[in-house]
Amino acid sequence: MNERWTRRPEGSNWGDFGPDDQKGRLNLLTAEKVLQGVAEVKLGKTFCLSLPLDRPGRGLNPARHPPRHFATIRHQGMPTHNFRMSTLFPEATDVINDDAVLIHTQVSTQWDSLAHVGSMYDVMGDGTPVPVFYNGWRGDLHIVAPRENPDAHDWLRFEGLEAKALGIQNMAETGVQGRGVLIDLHALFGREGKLVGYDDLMRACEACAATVETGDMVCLYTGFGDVLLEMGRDTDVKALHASCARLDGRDQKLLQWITDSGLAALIADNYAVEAVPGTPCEGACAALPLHEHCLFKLGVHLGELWHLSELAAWLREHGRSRFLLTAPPLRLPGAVGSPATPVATV
Ligand code: UVW
Repeated sequence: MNERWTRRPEGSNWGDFGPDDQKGRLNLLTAEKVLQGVAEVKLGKTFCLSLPLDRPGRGLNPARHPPRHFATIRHQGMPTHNFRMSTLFPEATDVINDDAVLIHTQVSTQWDSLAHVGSMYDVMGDGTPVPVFYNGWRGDLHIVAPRENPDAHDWLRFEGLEAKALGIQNMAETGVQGRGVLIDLHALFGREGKLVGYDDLMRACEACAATVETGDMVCLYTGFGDVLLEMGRDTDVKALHASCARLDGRDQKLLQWITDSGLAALIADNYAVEAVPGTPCEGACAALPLHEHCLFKLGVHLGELWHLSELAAWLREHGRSRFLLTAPPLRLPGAVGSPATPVATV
């Protein structure tokens, strides 16, 4: 018996990749899947699938802020900014810059680790719901709480949050390389603020001739990133959130398709892949039902706010939907999310 859980959530795959698995569906990124991705490379043309990481500016999620840059402190309190090495070694001709960045890991193009969203769930079957994450890893035990330093600057008050299990390094260690498949929702729905369920998604797959096989990483192009970039730095948050397609996480048929398709990761150019919060439901339920299904039940990592526009346009023009995708997050132990600079190669 697994010591972390005696009952697994309905529709979950806990234990299927091993009792202590922390990689989830990324286990499906086998050597064969990498070769399938490589087989899609015909021209050697690459696409950067990251937004500039200082976009969107403030406000899309009020808890997340654009990165802040600092110069490191080199010598006698001097910033490492055009630092003359001759300060230390009189004959030296070198000039050095060196920086540090304070970054909210999920402010821009990012991966959600499996430690990002869990659920209050009665995992031991004793009638007590506890905070629990994919494969039964516990919120209290394995996702370690930060300590509070009330004197610190706002951003720095809660230091020490650490995902001892399910941290983003587990994802990085797989290399996150394989075959990507792009489903062009924008081609069908334009910039209409649309909730997309299973039937709509299937229509979009058909329209762009996209088929998804086990182990593929699926990218949804909605146009959200274009609206965001066009807005410049004065993001109209309300208008942005109201634009373009997003998945309907309450559509059980859609969730079942995610299960049955065997997709290894689910990615979108929009804010949260799904509509946030999900449409109202009866009784106790997740506000982020697709996050619950993917991150908590199936171990499917979610990519958000990716820059898919140029890739989508190219694929459309060339009648293709598949490509080689290489998209590791930072190998940052204990982080629950990470910026990414994914690369598509066609
Ligand atoms: C939220 O907090 C809404 O999470 P995500 O960035 O994964 O959408």
